[in-house]
Amino acid sequence: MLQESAMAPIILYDYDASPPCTLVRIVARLVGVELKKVKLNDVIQEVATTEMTQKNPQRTIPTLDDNGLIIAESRAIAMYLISKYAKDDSLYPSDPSKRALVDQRLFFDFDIYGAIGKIWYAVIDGKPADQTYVDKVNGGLETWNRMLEGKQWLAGDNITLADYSAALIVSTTQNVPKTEFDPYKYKNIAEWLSRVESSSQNYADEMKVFRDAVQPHLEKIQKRSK
Ligand SMILES: N[C@@H](CCC(=O)N[C@@H](CS)C(=O)NCC(=O)O)C(=O)O
Repeated sequence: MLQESAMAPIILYDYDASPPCTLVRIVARLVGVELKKVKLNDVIQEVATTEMTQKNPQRTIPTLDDNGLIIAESRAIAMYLISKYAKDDSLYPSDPSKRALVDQRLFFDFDIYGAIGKIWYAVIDGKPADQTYVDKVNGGLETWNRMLEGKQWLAGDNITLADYSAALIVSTTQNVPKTEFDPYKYKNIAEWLSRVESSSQNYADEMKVFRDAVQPHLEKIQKRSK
């Protein structure tokens, strides 16, 4: 017990307008972990300080510090929080066959988010969106729509981390400036997004935090790059 009382709070280096940080905040709430959030103001500068670089050489947020265990990469953080703190394994199954399906979906959305990031950074730098990445994101939306054919959830019979992660990425496509991605034109995606959104107030609340923050964030960056 002595050990437990010596535990420090779990720290999340966080930014409201960041999709990967939003995933971590959602999952922490889903598993009932209270986070001490350290909110960054200027992400690019602050991830590159000596102190932050020592913690996370990738220089990205989210970065989690659980009593000296430092984890980067939102999906890895989410897997850790569920594996360590969730009361059951429904969000991230321990059965290898079930887990493999969740993992596959997570690797898929990681890849598509990479393309979204490329478009996002080009546009805020005042450059046009590269058509290759635009095609990749549209192809991703078509793939998710096929994955969901006849299914309620992306991996297995219940909602999992795969759904929360992908729903967040799919929703984010609507916030990419100067592009016109429309996930709602795909029937399976539209129905699934509303299922995910209504599955948990935690998801809906953190998505609202993200949506409220993203527009001011873009305006701030665009003003600065003029
Ligand atoms: N794959 C990473 C992506 C993390 C990422 O790119 N985070 C952005 C904020 S949304 C960041 O830290 N950017 C800092 C930079 O570009 O220097 C994850 O899922 O955690």
